[in-house]
Amino acid sequence: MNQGWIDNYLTARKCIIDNDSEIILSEEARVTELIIDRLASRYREIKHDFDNAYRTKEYWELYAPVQRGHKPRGEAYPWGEVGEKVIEGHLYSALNEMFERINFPGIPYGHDIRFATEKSFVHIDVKSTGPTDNPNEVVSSPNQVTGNGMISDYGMIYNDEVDMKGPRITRKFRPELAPFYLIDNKIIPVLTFYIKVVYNVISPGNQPLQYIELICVPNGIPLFVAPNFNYLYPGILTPGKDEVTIDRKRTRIKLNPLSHIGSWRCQKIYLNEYNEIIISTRT
Ligand SMILES: [Ca+2]
Repeated sequence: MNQGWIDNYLTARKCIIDNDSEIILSEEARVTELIIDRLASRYREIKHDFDNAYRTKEYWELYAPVQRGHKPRGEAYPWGEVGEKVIEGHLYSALNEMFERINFPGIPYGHDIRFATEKSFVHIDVKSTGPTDNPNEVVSSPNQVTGNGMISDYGMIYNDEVDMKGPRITRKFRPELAPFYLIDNKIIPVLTFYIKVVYNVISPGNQPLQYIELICVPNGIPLFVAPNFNYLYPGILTPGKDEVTIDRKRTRIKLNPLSHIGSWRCQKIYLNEYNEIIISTRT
């Protein structure tokens, strides 16, 4: 294996850790601000497009998707695609307004939306959240979380297992996304976001958008190494819904503990009673 690449990678990783991950944390804050500004300025259009599903109900209702999963009661239509397609469309079409340079690097796994800016590789997943879902957590697969980015003797990046601590049990979780890339000897951090699209159910199909929340989950190096937020702010990662026997277990990321690291990490956008666009935090 190319020892030069392993040494360069280890030097870059040490440089990040020695500076308490400042290079990554500042990029997370910068990208969050750019995305939140753009989502807020487009919020009326986003809500209009989202709520359009009800206005066109006669056209799709006969062949609508049916509820699956946890205790379906037939009182609402699955709204995952409505949230995903509306938010994805608005985000992709606004990328050139937010960043100087945009690429779409091919990798075989990660979040729904992926793009590279001049400084970072960004992953964003949209989570539609109805009245029977928990608005205070997101369930994440291993390939949606970055880890501590170790490198093997053969020059392969891997992540160590981390603890998911619940009130009664602790389970292991292994993130699968690399925390950064080294390209032309430049550190390109991998940033992961969720957008929770929270809707009401008035009647089946009449499921208007209530708010969206942009969530910035810390990169694996600040989260698990330096400053090690996972240790400093307990309760962020808790066991998911998977059985003990499942191999690649998911984790629940709890949003209230997460927002204690920095209130900007969870920001909601909604229309208030005067029809004004409001941005608010959890703390
Ligand atoms: Ca999704």
